[in-house]
Amino acid sequence: TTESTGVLQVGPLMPFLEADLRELHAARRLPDPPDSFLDGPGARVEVAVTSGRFGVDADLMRRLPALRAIVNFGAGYDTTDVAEAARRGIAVSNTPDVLDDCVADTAIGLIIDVMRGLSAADRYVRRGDWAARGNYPLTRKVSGARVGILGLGRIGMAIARRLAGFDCVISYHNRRPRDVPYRYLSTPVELAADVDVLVVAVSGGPQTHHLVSAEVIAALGSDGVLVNVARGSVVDEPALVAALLEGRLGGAGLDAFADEPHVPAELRALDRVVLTPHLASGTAETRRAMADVVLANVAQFRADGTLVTPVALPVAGEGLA
Ligand code: 8YV
Repeated sequence: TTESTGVLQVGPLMPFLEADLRELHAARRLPDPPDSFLDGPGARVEVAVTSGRFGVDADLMRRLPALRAIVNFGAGYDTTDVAEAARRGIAVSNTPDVLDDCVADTAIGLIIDVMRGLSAADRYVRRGDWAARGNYPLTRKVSGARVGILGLGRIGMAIARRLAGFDCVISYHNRRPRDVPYRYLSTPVELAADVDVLVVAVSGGPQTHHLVSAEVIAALGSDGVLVNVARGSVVDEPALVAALLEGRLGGAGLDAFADEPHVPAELRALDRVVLTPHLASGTAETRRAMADVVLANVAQFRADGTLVTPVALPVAGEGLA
């Protein structure tokens, strides 16, 4: 085996991706503690491969002086300091497109589960309550519901297309209105006030931190449902927990949390809440496709110094495009 340390794995990845990176690129994994590696072979690392769970922060960039590219497994890359990467001329890639279907499928699943109470009803049957207490309480109709999508990017569009099949009334909020047949609302509060279900599909990071504020949650109201397949940082989680506990929000379907893998204990006691462990992209098909996008980026960068799916880096002094 070669001693090359041109490619560095930062944090855990899918086992099949780790194996491919080792085999094809003699990748090494950043050890813990990292110091002796960083003070030695780390000086030669040109490509770092990481995921949304881990990322490359400014300190690690400083300690990898030859780093030229950060290849991220995942559509979201908020754990990587992209402003610092831009300053240092380090390119960053993600895995767009290939996960849109599965993330959108999960959003639809959460909407149906929360509104129809499927997981809670499953527990009802398993507890023996059907025989002991009779029919399950009535739930809420999904078809025709008013659904607001916060963040109409590729994933938001995939969610909207599916909801159209349920005859849902779709509206959205985005940084800019798009040329789509859905109603645009100019603030998250106005969107929340106008819908039965609010689906969060924006990217994470400082621009969207607590975009779903206490005010947005209040606008959604005691019959409203919040679904989050994006990042926990987008939602004011203490405000969400308080609203659910006090009956000021109808329900929630959550695949992302502020401090994963920790889920607020209060939520686990609520039947009106469906909790999934950040699994939206987690099918065999999609995770393999994401790994292939990662491998294509690493191979192309090593061949000609460009990335297949680069992300738009922030320009100094401006917000993200
Ligand atoms: C991944 C994700 O599970 O694509 C994303 O942004 O959050 C998920 O697809 C995650 O990036 C893996 O850590």
